[in-house]
Amino acid sequence: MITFYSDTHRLHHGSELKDGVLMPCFEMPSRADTVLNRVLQQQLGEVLPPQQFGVEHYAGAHSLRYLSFLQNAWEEWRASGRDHDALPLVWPVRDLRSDLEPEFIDGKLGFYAMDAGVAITAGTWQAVKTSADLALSGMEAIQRGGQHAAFALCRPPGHHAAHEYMGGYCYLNNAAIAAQYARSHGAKRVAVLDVDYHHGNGTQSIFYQRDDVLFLSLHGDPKNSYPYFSGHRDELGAGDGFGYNLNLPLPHGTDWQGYCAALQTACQHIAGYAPDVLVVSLGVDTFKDDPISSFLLENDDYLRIGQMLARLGLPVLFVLEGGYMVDDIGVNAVNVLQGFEGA
Ligand code: OKP
Ligand code: ZN
Repeated sequence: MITFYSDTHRLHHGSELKDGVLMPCFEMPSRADTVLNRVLQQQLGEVLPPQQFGVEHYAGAHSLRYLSFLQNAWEEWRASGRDHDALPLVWPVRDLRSDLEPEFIDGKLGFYAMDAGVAITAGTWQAVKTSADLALSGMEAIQRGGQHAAFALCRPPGHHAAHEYMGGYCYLNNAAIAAQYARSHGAKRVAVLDVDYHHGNGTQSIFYQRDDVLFLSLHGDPKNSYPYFSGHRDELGAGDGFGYNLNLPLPHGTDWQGYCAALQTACQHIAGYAPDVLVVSLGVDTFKDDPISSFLLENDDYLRIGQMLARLGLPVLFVLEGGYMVDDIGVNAVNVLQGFEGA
């Protein structure tokens, strides 16, 4: 399988608040290094740099004013006299005004964020742009290059980012951007299957009203897992999109037995939808030793995930999302890809 990768991810290494103290984010550069090393060690296939895409290619998933916010936020923050990571700390919840974009950067940060897990640093825009370009390059290789499958080794991840907000280490929704690119380049129907531990609220939100992109997600039940405010079973889509959104929340402690049954259900829905291409939001924070999640999958279970996906017989773009047990994310992510390839 072909892999798209760039070193540019290194430009983004933010901090988050942990137990009241600013600490390096769990979402750190060594994650991508571990995955790339495993790709090379297992000789998965060619590793290619991304093509560069224009900002208009991200506009299928995000608003133009959000994209310019992301591009300019660091400079505006610097201009206000600060040079540590920019973090949002105020949000327009419920009856506060969310129809007016504030002018000052501190207001904009909250206006365009769902939480404080999204530091803006000097290299953030470059890194998130390149991450999206990796997903676009992967989809391009499938649609025009005739590849049956591709792996976009994305960092930062994307699935919490919605039309106009960032959150949970995510800025641009790489999977959604690739799905929309597929729609604009000949695919009639696209399915996005999100197997990250956390609900892909951003991807769900972007396609919630649409029947041309089916979204399915297996995740920790939002009753007790981040992102808390999205991912319940009764979120089925709206308008034309009603019936084209499937959430399969699972309890803490879910192991392969419970996971496999839910994945089977998701695969049946995908088969019934008969998409032209499948995008897999590939998070491996479902691993038993993941420091921020609570499922119990083991290394070999990821081979089985890949095997089950292969049985769909569809072209697949794998887009890396989360996974924070750095020692194991290379093995686990590449196990999915090798299981898919029948290795
Ligand atoms: C991202 B992905 C607030 C940050 C909360 C939530 C975890 C995000 C997971 N300080 N962190 O889905 O793996
Ligand atoms: Zn996650």
